[in-house]
Amino acid sequence: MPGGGVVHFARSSLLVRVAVGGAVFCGWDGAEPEPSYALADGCPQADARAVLEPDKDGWRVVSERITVVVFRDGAVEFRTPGGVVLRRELPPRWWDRAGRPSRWVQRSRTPADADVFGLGGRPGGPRLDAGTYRLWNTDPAEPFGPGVDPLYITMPVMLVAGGAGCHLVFHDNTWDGRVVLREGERGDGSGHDRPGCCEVRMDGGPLRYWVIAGAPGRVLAGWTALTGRPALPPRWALGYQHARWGFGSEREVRRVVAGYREHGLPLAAVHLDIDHFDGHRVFTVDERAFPRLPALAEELRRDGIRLVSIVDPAVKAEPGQAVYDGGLAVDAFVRDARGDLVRGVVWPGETVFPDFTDPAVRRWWGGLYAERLERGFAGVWHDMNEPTSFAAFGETTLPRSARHALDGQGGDHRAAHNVYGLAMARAGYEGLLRLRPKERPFLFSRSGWAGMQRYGGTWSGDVATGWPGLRASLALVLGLGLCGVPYSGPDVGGFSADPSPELYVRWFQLGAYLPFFRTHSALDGGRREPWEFGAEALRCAREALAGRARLLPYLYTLAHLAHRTGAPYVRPVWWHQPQDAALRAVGDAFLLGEALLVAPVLEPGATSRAVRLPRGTWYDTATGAAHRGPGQVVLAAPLDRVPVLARAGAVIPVDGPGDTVELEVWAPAPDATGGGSLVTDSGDGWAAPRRERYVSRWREGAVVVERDGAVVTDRVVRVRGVAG
Ligand code: NBV
Repeated sequence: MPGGGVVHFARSSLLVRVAVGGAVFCGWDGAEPEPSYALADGCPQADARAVLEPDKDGWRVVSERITVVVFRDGAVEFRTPGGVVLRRELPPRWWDRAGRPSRWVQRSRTPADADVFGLGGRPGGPRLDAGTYRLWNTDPAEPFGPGVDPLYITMPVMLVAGGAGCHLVFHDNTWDGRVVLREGERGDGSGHDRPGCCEVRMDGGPLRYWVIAGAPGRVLAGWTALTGRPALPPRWALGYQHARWGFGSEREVRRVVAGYREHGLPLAAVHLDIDHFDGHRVFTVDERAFPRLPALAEELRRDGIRLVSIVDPAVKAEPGQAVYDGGLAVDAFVRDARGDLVRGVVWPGETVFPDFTDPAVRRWWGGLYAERLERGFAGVWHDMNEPTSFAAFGETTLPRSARHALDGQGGDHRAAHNVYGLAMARAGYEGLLRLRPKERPFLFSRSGWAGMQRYGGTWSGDVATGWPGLRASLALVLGLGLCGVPYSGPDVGGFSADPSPELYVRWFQLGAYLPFFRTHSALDGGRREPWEFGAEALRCAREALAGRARLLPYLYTLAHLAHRTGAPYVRPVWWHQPQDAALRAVGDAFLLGEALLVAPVLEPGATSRAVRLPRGTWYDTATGAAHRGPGQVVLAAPLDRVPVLARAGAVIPVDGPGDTVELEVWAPAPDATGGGSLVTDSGDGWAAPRRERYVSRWREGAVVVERDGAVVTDRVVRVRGVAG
């Protein structure tokens, strides 16, 4: 069999297959790569160069980036081409329950020094501590902080980084499960470090998984080749956005927008929450409070402000209501084994739930977005799609016995739950694309699963207002990025309660460097407009907004790169040095693309903070001072800015006067070169973008920037980091 083969054991079998691009698939007991909700275009072709062959321990498949050894007892090892073991899996165990899908557990060992990242959005990350992580998308019901697990997006995706290298392992199984991480003992002096241990337990579904090895950039490229490249948002979606649960009326929206205008603060979008619906019914409008929504949308649009609408999946069970009647007509709603509609309770009262795992339902639902577009909305915000139902059942979701189409496979909620949000995102994305084929859909979703990046981004959900919530915000963005979902950001200021001016400012400063930058709050959460926190906070927010606006060409370039390669905009500081344990422990700083290292302030009262630097020379962008990594420096962090460092040699496209883009270049080290790129397009649509690549170097005592081998003369170039 090209790419590998099947190894038969006394009571089970294992399929090993290497795909073109280097991802390795392992499937026990007949499990094949398809069908799968994660794979973007089905199973990639096998790499014909890889074959299953006998080995002294059993069998092996040697491929370019990974060697898989299958032992006679059923253990499996993944080794680097140099023979270093990246992970060793013990023979799995099943619990066969006659006629029912069986539960299984798989234990694996990774090198003692390795750390685990990912598993979807985990507020305690980015590096995951020893402990148990559930795989069941969950609305925590309360605003959450770092200790709450699981949250809205869980994924059986782990990025493992250590001295031996880096790999991603994805258990392609949508069922409820748990990952238990146990710490290895590091350097106990015996010379035999005990490896770290990871246990994956699933309540059912196939035992199959993918392993992708290599440097983080290669791993994310491989992962998003498999599960889909991240959707490219329209350019406006990189601007600052403002939401509120409880604007309550068009008048209030106008008042808030006028506030932004009067204070001279840029605003890219306003998000309307469920309070603009008629009695919380999705795809309706409270015509008394929002009598002329299309006119409002147009008015805002003239000022460059888009309107974004929340969309909840639950439909009020109310005969005579168009969405309910329409759904019934196409048999769209989830039923139980007896064929009765499964009812729940959500905002509009008694509700039913579209079965997004049915292609016909996705099509019907996607068509409903026409109503949103006609009202003037430019994007959608999917909420409550874990799915969440308040009270009707013990758990705040659908009963496990609820039936789902599962795209022809048929099954119950145990298998469908975790892909409900993903399938809803697909319905929304494909619907918007059909309705407005020339525009790139803007969609972000609270829940999701492996592959959700194909359809859009996500946000923190109801992060608790407080310093721990601020820290959790960054952990979520970093962790999701390593799972292939690069576009996300928190509710700036926190969802619940009133942040202090200081907390608001620090959250705002963090948000300004994250892909999705949006202030939002709960009905009773207080205001989040920058002028509501006093003159000092307003001044700081203004600075942050100016910094964001200046960086837009760079951020947009990062969006394009994420779309092309899967590399997240926001990366852990160990991105280029996964073997560095000290860098892997950093949870309070991040790389923004190749050029910048951002060190937000996540603690109260700080006026400076320590920053751990990766290898190389880094310039403090505020002072121009150069610092050499690896190592730690303490940098000033007054309330009006957070430390941001630029890599020596970086060429950063920044906003210039009018529509121009300037290049900010940070002097490369002597005898070294640096670089960067600029990707531009019309801001929306599907035309191929233009990419310019820049190289920075010293030439005759001066720093120059070149494109295609010639010194750049058609852009303003500002050189920084050169003394004098
Ligand atoms: O639609 C209301 C809220 C929304 O503002 C928030 O962003 C979501 O995460 N929604 C949750 C439902 C209510 C939660 C208490």
